[in-house]
Amino acid sequence: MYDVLKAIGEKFRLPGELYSYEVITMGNINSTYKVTYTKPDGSLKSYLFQKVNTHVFKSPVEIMENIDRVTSHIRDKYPEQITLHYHHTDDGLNYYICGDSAFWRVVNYVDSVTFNASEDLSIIEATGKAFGEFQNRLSDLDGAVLHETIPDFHNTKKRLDTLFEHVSDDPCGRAADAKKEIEYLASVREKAGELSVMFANGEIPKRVTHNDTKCNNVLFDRVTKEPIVVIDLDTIMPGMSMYDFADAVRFIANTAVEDEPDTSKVFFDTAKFRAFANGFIGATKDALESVEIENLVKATFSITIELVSRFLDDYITGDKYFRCTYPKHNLVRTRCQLQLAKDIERKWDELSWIVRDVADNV
Ligand code: GN1
Ligand code: MG
Repeated sequence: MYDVLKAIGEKFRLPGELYSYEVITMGNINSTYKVTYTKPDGSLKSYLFQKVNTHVFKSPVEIMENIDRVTSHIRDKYPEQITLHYHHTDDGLNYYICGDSAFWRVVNYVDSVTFNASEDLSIIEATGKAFGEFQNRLSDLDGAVLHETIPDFHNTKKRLDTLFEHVSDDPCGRAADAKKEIEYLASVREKAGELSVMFANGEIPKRVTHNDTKCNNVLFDRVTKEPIVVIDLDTIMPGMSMYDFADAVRFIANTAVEDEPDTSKVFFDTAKFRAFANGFIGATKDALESVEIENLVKATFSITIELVSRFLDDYITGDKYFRCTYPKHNLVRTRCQLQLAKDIERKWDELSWIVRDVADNV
C-alpha cells in the first residue's frame, strides 16, 4: 500500500516525504487512509486519501463536481470557516484515475474528534445544529446545478419495490432466511413509501441535502467540543430536508450500534431524539415549511425502513454493496434496523409530541 499511496501523493503534488499511513475503518463504502508527510521544513502534515467505491458511486467525476460546487459555495459565503479542500493534480482535476481504474482523491485532514455514539445530549444537540446549519448554508445554492449522483437514493418506495422484486427472484436462495422480516416490510410498505411519493409529486420542498447524516460525519473540536465541519459530501443532492433529520436520529438515537446482533439491546432513545431535534429544528425552523416539521416522525420511521430494505436487498442479492466483515452481516444489520423501526413505530405519538414541543419552544 505504501507504494500506491506514495504514487498517488506525487500525482497530487503533495510536498515532502511520505512519513506514515493508517487505514481509517469508518464508513461502509469507500476506502480511506490517513497519510502523513514530513514537509520540507521538517514538520508533519496529514491528508486523507480516499479510494472511491465506483461500484456504488457510478459517476465519481460528477460527485467531485458536486463537491467542488458545494465547498466553494460555503467557502465564498463563510471564508473564515474551515471547509474541506480537495487537492488538484497537474491536470487541474480534484481526482486521479489510477492505471487499474481506481478513483482517488485527496483532502486536507482536519484535526478533530468524531463520535460514533454519544451519551452526552449536548453533543447530540450540537450535531443537530451542525446538520441544520449545513442545510441553511446551501439553501441559496440552486439544486439544479448539482448532479443526481445516485438517482433515487432516498426514494423509499422505489427501494422497497426493488427489494420485493429481488425477493421474488431470490437469486442467491436467501429469501427464506428473512421470512419474518419480509412479512413485516410488506405490512408497512405503503406507509413507509408515502413521503417519497409526496416528494416526487412536488408536495414536499426540494432542497440541497446531505443525505448521509450519521453523527460521525460531523468533525468536532477536540477541546471545545464544538462542531468544526460536516464531512462526507458524496451524496449531496437535491432531497428532503426531513430525511437528513431522520437519518441522523436513526443513527444517533439507537441505543445500540447499527449492526448490533443482539436485538434486545436495540431501542429508540427519545431523550436523544429530543436533543437532536432541539439542535436541528432550532437551526432550520425559519426555513422549514409546516409539512416538513409535521412529518419528521414519519420520515424517521420511513428512512429506517428504507435502510432495512437496502441491507436486506444487499443480502438477498449477494452482498455487493455494503462492506461486510462476516457472513450474514447484512442480515444482522437488517434485523437491528428493523427492531429500531418497530420501536419508533411504538413511540410514534410520544415522538410527535416532542417535535411539536420543540418546534414551539426553540
Ligand atoms: C453508507 O459508508 P457510509 O457510512 O458513508 C451508505 C448510507 C447508509 C450507511 C449505513 C452511499 O454510508 O446511505 O445509511 O452506509 N452510503 C451510501 O451505515 O450508500
Ligand atoms: Mg457516506
